Amino acid sequence: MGYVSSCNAAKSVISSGKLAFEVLTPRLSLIVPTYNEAENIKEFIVRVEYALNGIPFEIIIVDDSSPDGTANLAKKLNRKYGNIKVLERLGKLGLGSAVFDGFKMAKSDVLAVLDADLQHPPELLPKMYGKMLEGYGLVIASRYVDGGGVEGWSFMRKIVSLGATKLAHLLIPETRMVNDPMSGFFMVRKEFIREFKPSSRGFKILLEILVKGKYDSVVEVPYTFQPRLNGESKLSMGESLGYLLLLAKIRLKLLK
Ligand SMILES: Nc1nc2c(ncn2[C@@H]2O[C@H](COP(=O)(O)OP(=O)(O)O)[C@@H](O)[C@H]2O)c(=O)[nH]1
Ligand SMILES: [Mg+2]
Repeated sequence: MGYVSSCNAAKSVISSGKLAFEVLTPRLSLIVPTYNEAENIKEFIVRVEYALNGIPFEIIIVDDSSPDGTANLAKKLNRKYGNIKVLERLGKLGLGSAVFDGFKMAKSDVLAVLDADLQHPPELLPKMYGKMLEGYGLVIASRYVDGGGVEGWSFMRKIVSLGATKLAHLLIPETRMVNDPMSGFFMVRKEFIREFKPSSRGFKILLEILVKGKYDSVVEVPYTFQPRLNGESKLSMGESLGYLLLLAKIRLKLLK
């Protein structure tokens, strides 16, 4: 089923009877958590809008009161594009809950999660969306399948990431059917996470979806994790330790 035929266009007609503008019901909602991404947000949005040209989609920026004014910039860009919503939360409440608050606002059946710093190339979105239209319930952009990789990482960072992935495989059987259960770049059908409550403020939303989500099929699409466009990672030591805690909680079945 092509997306055009599946797309249920909602048309707004002004009283003169002329078709003044057309608002397409989004088929795809992009959830983008941001904290101090003012230097990246414009290029991010320009590249997303270009990559998804022709597909009805919305961008939901979930910003945690970034002091650098990320939210205002996103709102300004919405004047040009018209499909950007900005959810402003009071205080830095964490990436995991930002993603889930974004899910709640989403109007589409297909949800995508990606970062605003362009480490997840938006040009992959049409291919991922194509897989959703083929019928997959969960599509993961993967660094660890043939054709995927990471760019600009030190040997140490590679070891830590691979070690964390192996640890997940070892401790949590549900993660074993995917090569990159720690990916932060994925699409999921909304119905599969409807009853889902995130357990923590943690960074690893996909991991929890793999364990608790009721998805029926999964596929990985290779991509190369890019260096951050500008600024620095917000992944703190505390959040890395939070990951280990999350693994332990899942393993000990302390999560519902
Ligand atoms: N809303 C929100 N976004 C966050 C928070 N921490 C990080 N982010 C955003 O989440 C994405 C991933 O964070 P990043 O620092 O790039 O992590 P890394 O890619 O693992 O180094 C980026 O778009 C960040 O701006 C947070 O506490 N709240
Ligand atoms: Mg990043």
